[in-house]
Amino acid sequence: MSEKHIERSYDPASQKMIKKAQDEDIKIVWDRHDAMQPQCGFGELGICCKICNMGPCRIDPFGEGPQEGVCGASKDTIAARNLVRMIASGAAAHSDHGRDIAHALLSAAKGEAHDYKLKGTDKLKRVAEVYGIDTAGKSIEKIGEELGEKCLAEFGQQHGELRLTSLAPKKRQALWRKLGIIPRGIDREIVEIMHRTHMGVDNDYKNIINHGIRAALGDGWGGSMIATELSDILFGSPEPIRATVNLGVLKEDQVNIVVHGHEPTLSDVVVDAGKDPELLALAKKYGAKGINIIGMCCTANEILMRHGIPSAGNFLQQELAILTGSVELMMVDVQCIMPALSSVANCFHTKIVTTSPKCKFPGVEHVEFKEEKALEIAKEIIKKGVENYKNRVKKRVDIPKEIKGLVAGFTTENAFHFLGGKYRSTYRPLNDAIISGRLRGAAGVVGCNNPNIRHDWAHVSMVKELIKNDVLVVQTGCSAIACAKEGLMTPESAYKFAGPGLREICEAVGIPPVLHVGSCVDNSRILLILSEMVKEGGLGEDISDLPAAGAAPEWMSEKAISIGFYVVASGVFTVFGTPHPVLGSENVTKYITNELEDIVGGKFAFEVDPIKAAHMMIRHIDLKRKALKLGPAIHQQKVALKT
Ligand code: BF8
Repeated sequence: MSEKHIERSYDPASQKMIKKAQDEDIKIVWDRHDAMQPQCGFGELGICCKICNMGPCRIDPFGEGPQEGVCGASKDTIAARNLVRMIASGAAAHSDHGRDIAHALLSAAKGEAHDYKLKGTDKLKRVAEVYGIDTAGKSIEKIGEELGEKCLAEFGQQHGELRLTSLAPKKRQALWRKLGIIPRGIDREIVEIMHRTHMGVDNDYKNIINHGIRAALGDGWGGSMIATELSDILFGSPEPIRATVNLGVLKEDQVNIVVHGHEPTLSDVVVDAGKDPELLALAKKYGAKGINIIGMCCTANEILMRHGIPSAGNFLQQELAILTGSVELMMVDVQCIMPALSSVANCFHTKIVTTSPKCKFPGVEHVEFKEEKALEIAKEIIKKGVENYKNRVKKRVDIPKEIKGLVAGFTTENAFHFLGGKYRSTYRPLNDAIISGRLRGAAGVVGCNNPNIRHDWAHVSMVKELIKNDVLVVQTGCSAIACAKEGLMTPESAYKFAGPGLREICEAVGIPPVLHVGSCVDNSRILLILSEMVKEGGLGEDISDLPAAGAAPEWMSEKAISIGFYVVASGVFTVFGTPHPVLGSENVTKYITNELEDIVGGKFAFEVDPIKAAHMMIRHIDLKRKALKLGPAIHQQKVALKT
């Protein structure tokens, strides 16, 4: 019997559904990935150019054929242009999300979007202050309106600096200024990538990449940070909350509605709509015991951390949820939604409903979401799901039993309050734990799934290796869901998986060794956590001084490239699993994996083996400890450091 389902995923629930797809001959992502082999080597190496109509051109990687495009572009120019166009797309996706949240905040503050209230009033005042808004004597709505306008203006801003960059350590800001890479406006830097990479403009690979960094910083410290901060204002700042994860959250006797995508404007209101008495009565009429709202991918993270709504899984599980035969309706907004969903749904009774004018599928029902009528539209969509319950084919329902508990909802503001006693509201205890060596350091492990790596395996293996070595881990996105499914996000898991120093801390304060800090735009929370650590003192003057590292072991999307660049440009050594598509240019590869460190204090490494990658991160952390004149971690275990 083929063991493909086991090779394809580390997660037993997913394995079962992959097996079901095989048995029923339903083609899913791994089959399409197999069918695509061998994938285009020129594309993988980044040396294919289709920017103008004299091409497409490709550089011979063996040096025997053409070494420049028809226009004369070198492999360095071609690889750099392709790479920064990925940054442009990723930064655009995150930032457009931020823009939509800013727009929703503005509409709510003006009383046009009645179904939203400004729930995070403390944060509203704090962020307003950063934007220089005088809050004295003003109503919450008035402050919200002014903040919404100021944030929206930053997208089209033509000069100056994005305000949220002022939250970075002073030394970092000065470095960015010196290098001329502080983003002026969010859209402006993205547009400039498209201009510079147009045929016949910038062909100095370093100059191209340096501008890519500027646009990426406009994502991390601009668009994404706006998305996070304004979501906290609109929907409330998360607090630690217990919830459940994996396909076992689907219910056999209830109407299952899956919310998939990214923007909480839709998912947050769906949570309320799912409690509507009329809809619940309708569900009962059709023989269901209730309405089960669950999340998928990053929108799952948004409602998980604010409402404890269960998550059905991460990116590679979107088709698998439908394969359970138990999903009445999957509503999607934007990003990471596979076009294949409609064909997989056609094999079952599942209805797909698109909601964003930016994301439609041919032949799929579209119910346009508008903030002004949010609750009404959410109810209309849920009703479609409830009415579809009667079409469920009971004998095709097959829900894996796997389900795990987790604690989600950590933020920059609350994450380390738990660390201690009289210093409850400061980062002092975290810094002290690192200085004393109880903690070796900290790591952010984030990003997607990708069928080119066994599903979840790299995330789980890397994170286990890090916490075993007393490295505290913070996570977002699909990586967070992977580790939650492995049970790494409960306080109890520290006993089983954490090294002695980290375990002591988890025991003392009751936190998990792996902290879930949200969705992918919430990587901005990690930037602020790092900045707070610097400001707290004792660990250097800049983010690049911290014993910290980052990783995206199963990355897939262009957003991951943008994230990687803003994290590296903030001073963090970051390991990607599979390489960026640049290896066809030795110069570009050397620039981003080596030379950048001397310029911005951070650089990339590519390592597909998650244990080796974890060791690279630990070695980096140890080097930073040494540079800070800190002793080795108290319980330091010997790590075979392979590169
Ligand atoms: O933004 S981790 S697969 S769902 S891109 Fe997508 Fe990657 Fe998941 Fe969230 Ni982020």
